[in-house]
Amino acid sequence: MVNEKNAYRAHCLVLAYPTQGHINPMLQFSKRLEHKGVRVTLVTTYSISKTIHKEATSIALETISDGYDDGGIEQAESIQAYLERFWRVGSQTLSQLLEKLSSSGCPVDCIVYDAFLPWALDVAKKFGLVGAVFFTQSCAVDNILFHVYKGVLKLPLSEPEILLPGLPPLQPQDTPSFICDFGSYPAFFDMVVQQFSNIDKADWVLCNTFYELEQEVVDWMAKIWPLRTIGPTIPSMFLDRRLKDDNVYGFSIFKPSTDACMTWLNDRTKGSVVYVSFGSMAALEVEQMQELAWGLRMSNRYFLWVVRKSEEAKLPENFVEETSEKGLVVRWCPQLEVLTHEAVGCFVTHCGWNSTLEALSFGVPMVAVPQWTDQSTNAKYIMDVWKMGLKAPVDEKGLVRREAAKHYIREIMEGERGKEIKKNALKWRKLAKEAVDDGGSSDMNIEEFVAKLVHS
Ligand code: UDP
Ligand code: 7WV
Repeated sequence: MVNEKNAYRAHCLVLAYPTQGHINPMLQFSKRLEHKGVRVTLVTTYSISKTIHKEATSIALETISDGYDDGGIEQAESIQAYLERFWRVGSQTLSQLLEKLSSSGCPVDCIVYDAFLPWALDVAKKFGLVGAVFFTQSCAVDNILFHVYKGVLKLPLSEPEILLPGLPPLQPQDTPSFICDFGSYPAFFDMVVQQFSNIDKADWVLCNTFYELEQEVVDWMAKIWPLRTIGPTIPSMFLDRRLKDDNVYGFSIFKPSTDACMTWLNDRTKGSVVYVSFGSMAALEVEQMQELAWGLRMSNRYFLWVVRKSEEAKLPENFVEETSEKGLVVRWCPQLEVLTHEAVGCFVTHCGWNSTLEALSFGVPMVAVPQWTDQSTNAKYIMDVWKMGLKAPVDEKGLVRREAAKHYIREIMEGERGKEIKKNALKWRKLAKEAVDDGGSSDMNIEEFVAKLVHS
């Protein structure tokens, strides 16, 4: 670690889109940079920074404005209005932050910006800085979106099978929700497609994945951009253990019920618990929530279910009381500690990309229940490419019914397919650790990025 202020080799500003799923990976990448001697300032919006619970972290945090300082996107008239204002006010306040850091003796050399915020590259170039775009989604997802941007993949989808370079044949339901359900969330659709609008001007394209996980698509995309895989961005003490203080993400938008979760898990036997979570954003339909509640109950397994406060009202009446012998429902948990607890034998998940990488890195088999955005594509890979889990089938309304939930949980916990999946899971655990460990594919890529930063 570098302690002397003057001894830093360069100064990177790392700008994250203001959600948990984007802050976590960019914060972890920041820690890796700092460990290699780079000074890092993590930047997010003022509105989200106010809600962050800081756990131990050495990374300096600064804020810019999205134009909605009293509530962020929740406060905006529409998603489109939010993103447009964020673009304008964000560019201005990012410029002001660069000037402030420069005049306080900490000038910035490079901006690592979330691919959702392509305007940050224009700011970087205006200031003559190195610009590195950071993709927080899988390379498979990025490649699908790129082909939409290019107009090669035409929407609405009309073919039953989608063939793209570097990807397995996909069915429409395996593509991101904004594509297969074309017209849903048009502003987010534009945002994810416009990630590629100025990518040719970026000096680096960094992706939170690892080479061994997405080899074919990485090879294909690395032919068009200076692409480097740098993940999985999981606290070091859960992987290579080289960053001694790095045992938690550190910026949590919700307060985790750590004691309640860990005490409860400690009383459970090895592999006996189903861990259920849909991440920080997904809102389930009431009917889906009820079916899942019934499925968990019918599975007769122990379960730890994260139900955010905003989702609580959708649970069946008296569910928590009636299942208290078997289940624990919390509003937020320390997911890394939970997934690495030996009591956990199965992860029922929305397949957010961070959760997917975490389960993969810890060897925890998954039951995939994707909800929106990139999650269906991740679920397809989990089941058919990485063979790390099973995708629960949905009915004509798109819901996972209670029988299916029960059946797939049991299949993972004690079925024949479960054994095969567990074997694969352990293979991925090993490869994920090796990628970030000394001399691994992601470690070498970060080394290269830092070395060129110092000489540029
Ligand atoms: N997470 C957590 N506690 C929870 C649920 C999730 O700490 O109870 C973390 C999880 O470890 C992951 C992130 O929140 O790093 C969620 O990111 P993901 O990409 O999986 O989903 P999103 O929230 O973006 O939909
Ligand atoms: C937040 C808002 C919109 C999207 C995402 C997160 C994501 O998929 O990461 Br499209």
